Amino acid sequence: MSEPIVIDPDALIEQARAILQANDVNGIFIKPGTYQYPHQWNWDAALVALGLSHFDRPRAEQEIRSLLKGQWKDGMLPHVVYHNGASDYFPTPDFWQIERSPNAPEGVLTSGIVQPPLLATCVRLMHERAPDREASLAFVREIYPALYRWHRWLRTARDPENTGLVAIVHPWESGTDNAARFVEPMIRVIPTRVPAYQRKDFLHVREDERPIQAEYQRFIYLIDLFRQWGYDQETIYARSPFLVQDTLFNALMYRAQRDLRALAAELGEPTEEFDEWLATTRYAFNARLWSEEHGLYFAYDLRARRVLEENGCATFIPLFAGLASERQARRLVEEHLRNPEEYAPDGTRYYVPSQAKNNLFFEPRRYWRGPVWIIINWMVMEGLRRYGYHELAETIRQHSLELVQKSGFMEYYDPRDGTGCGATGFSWTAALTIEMLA
Ligand code: 2M8
Repeated sequence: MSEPIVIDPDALIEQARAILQANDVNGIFIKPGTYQYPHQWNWDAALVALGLSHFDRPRAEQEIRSLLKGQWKDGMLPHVVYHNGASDYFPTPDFWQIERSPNAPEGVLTSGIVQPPLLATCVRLMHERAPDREASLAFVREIYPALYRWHRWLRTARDPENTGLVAIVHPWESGTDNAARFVEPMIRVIPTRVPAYQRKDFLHVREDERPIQAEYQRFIYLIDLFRQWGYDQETIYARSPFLVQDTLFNALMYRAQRDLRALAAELGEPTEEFDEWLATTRYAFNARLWSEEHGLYFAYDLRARRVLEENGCATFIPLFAGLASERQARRLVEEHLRNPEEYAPDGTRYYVPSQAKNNLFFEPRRYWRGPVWIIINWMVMEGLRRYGYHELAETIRQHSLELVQKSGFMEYYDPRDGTGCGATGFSWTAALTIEMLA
């Protein structure tokens, strides 16, 4: 038996704050990692703001204002904002070529795809615990129109058929880039005529902890198509070879719409439109993505018109969103999360592997194919609390803090022994450590 790891909450909070401070680029944005990700990422920024809000509200609000500077004229909130121009991170702004779109923002460089809409959820969490409610409400009022436009863009550009579920057009949009549920749809993407490029993601991270080349090739191929189409969303929806209604993205969209509705109500803004969308989406999500046979939520491939039956951590995010019934929650928890062949410690030591351990594609150190990610642990933990599984939620919180205490603020961790993988000095790991301890 190895020694139990003793958590020192005060020391961890201090170290987490130091990581966020060290990653702060001129008070404008906080980069996700010390070396690997030198720009501002969409859902990273939301979590960073949440963590910062515990000790520096003005800086947290600044983080959000900076992210919103990247918003496109049609409301799209891009996945990366390059406030500081190019760096050794690829793709660089001149690869995205967003000037090909009439909707690109002026005076700021960004990517041309999106990421899961976590921002409204973080804003609501920050607002609800604000010591000065009035000042906080003023901030919410200031950014509400931008949040509303962002969500409206998702509801329209990414669900032109009004199914209630929004589509992603690139695995990067899921935030869980090489998750097993994208293997099948990515096989259907045939990368003909890939432009010349050089991968830079091994400069600071081991190659065997990053996506394989066959996937990376397709990541780049898809971006090249979108830029050729001038980022025209109608064309992208009609022609992108990758078009998926993702479990995690749609669960977070549902939660974010609920959170934005709550903010709208407080501001005295209309809420009927939200109610209608939420009812349609709740039904569509469960009708299309829940498998009664497996007791799991899956993703849906709109191109092949097929359910993607891969068991990965995205299946638990509907708990965070409140989309599951009590019975569905019980099946997810009892048949899967507590199952040692899938997620529970046994052979591995730590919750929650990002891929079920008995999934064909499980690799304990490769990116979204198996390692533990603190963002997922936090969402699963919050989801379990919502459904009354307090003990298991506490176990996952303990495991998360142990990983950080033992191996530092890493991007992800090997579920077998808790050693760190990926990027170092990772901001959302720090932000969520503060969130879990504060
Ligand atoms: C990872 O994604 C980027 C591409 O967006 C990359 O690998 O270069 C993902 O883990 C994503 O969810 C995250 O937001 C980003 C920055 O932390 O890194």
